Amino acid sequence: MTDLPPSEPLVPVPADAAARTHCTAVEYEKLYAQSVTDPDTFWAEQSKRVDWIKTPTKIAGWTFDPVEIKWYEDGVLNLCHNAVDRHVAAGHGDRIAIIFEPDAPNGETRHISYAALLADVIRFANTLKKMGVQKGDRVTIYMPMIPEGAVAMLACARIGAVHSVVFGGFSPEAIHGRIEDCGSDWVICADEGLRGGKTVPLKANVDKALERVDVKAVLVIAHTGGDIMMKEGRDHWYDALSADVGDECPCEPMNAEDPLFILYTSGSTGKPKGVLHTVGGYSVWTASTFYYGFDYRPGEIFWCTADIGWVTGHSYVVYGPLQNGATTLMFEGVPNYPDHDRFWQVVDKHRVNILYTAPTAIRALMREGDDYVTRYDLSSIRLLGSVGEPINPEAWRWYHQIVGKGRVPVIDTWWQTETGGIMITTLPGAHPMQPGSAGKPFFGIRPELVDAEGKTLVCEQTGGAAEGNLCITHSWPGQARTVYGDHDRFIQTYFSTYRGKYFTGDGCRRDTDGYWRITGRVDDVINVSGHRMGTAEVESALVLHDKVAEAAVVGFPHDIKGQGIYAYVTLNAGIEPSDALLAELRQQVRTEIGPIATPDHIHFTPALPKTRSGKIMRRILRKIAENDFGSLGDTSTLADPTLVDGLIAGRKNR
Ligand code: 6R9
Repeated sequence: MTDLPPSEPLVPVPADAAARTHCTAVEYEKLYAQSVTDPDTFWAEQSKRVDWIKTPTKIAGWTFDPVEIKWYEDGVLNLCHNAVDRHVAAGHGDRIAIIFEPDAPNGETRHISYAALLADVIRFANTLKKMGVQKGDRVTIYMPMIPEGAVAMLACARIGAVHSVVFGGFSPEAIHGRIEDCGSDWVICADEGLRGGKTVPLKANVDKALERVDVKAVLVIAHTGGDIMMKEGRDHWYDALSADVGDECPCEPMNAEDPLFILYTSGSTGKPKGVLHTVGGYSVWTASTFYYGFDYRPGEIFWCTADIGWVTGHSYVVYGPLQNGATTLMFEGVPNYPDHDRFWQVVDKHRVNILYTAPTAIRALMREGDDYVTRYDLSSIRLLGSVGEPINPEAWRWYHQIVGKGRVPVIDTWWQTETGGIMITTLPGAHPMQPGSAGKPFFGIRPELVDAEGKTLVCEQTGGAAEGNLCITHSWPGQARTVYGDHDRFIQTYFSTYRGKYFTGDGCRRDTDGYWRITGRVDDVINVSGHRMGTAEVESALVLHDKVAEAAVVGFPHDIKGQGIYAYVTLNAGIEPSDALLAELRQQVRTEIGPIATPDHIHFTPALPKTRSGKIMRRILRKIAENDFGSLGDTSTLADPTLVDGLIAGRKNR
């Protein structure tokens, strides 16, 4: 295909990075070839990155039609052992596992060694046991970005409980839905969180969520000391309950295919899905992607700015770094509090070597000017990473030039909640970088682009350039195994659009140099500041309001957030639009989902454009929201073509 826009010029590999890399271009070719032609040998070798109680003899064991995914199925291991215990046993107990940087710059920084982390995790695990939590139980974790959040996750992994972390920015309604969906009897939360100088009422949100669903117990960590309600018999302070627990707690032997965690993520239809990951494959995947993806060396300080409520926090704040014996930095705050230099201050203060953040943060900080960056000593940085959404070349260059001073690699990493860890990236030191492109497939990953009918346009094995819908044709150890409690939905969502292939929901281009560039979602999912949002979820929240008849939500390009949320709303007969109603609707979405889902624009319209069969024509709504009125396409199938002029006029007015 020759009609694709030209790729960005390649940026050469910095000499330092090339000199130290674990994986040169030549090694990459060799290992990648082995990983796809002889995956059993390759993944048996990689599985040695973790300790096994019983070494697996079966490696790959999957089919995509019917959909059944297993890796290392006769292996037995424990992820907490691999993330914590074994480093202490190997004599690295004094090494710092977690650096905690609080929300406020004058707050108390903490350095937690692997030995101290082990003691904390054992105490936590024994407290969970004391409460009655057993192997296989689902435990909901609703925490701020404090070390206790990671400790709670590790404690669950240690005793074989399945954690379901709910992002601290989600609303009581969202917590309620997630507790109910996975039948979780246990909740772990903090009294309050702190973000950007504001308190987040975590326990109060849990109380509200629990008005409509019962749990056996709530374990509360004292963080801010704020005034909260404790319900007799149900709520327990962690400090009190853990005071007399023992200091031994063996790691539960887990089968490789036992569930490890559930993480809810948005899709194009219905409620968020509980994506389920299992112990063995996820452990190996996060251990190896962290090692190669960040070219990690012991002693380096790694900072992933994601919240543990997202998959990036699971895989690259907690499990990937800790399995590699790394020092992982947990930051409670936000990039622009108290000022726009907070990230750079933290990098300087803790001598961060690897920074892994999201394009939305990069764009927001870029806008504030270079002075905020250049006043700090950022010489400790040796690698910069990006994740969560496509990074525009302009932001890439700023990150590379102003933050990295042009001397360190910038890697873009494409992956998803469902993939467990990094899937496509430019291995640092191995390959030249292409601003805006994720890069090349990680070991074992076989990407393919298909057209709308499912015809293969290009795949890694055949080479060549094309643009299409991104599928992965072969399983990898970190792949999600199912949607909790609904395997049919798993099959429907990911394997039925293109039968026998995992469909990612993303559009993508591959160029003749073999660089894969994600172009964005091709389904009804929008990506707001790197957070996935189903348009259907926002619509359901809006129509719950008794004055709303109908709602249609689409994404539109947003300078900072990547995409913003644009909601078209029709009101019930006799109701007039007003500012007060606008405020109520915004609040409605915040209550149902959380502040991150608040629409940027609410556009009242007397009707939505529909086909004669009654289908909302989202294509037209999307174009209008994008201010792209020239290419609305065929509007003749609309039941009422005159409606479009009114919608355009409404868009121009805002
Ligand atoms: C890890 C994570 C997944 C969706 C994914 C895609 C987008 C993530 C990206 C990227 C372009 C990147 N996405 N990383 N798009 N370049 N480097 O973000 O998981 O929250 O499940 O989101 O995010 O659209 O499909 P998750």
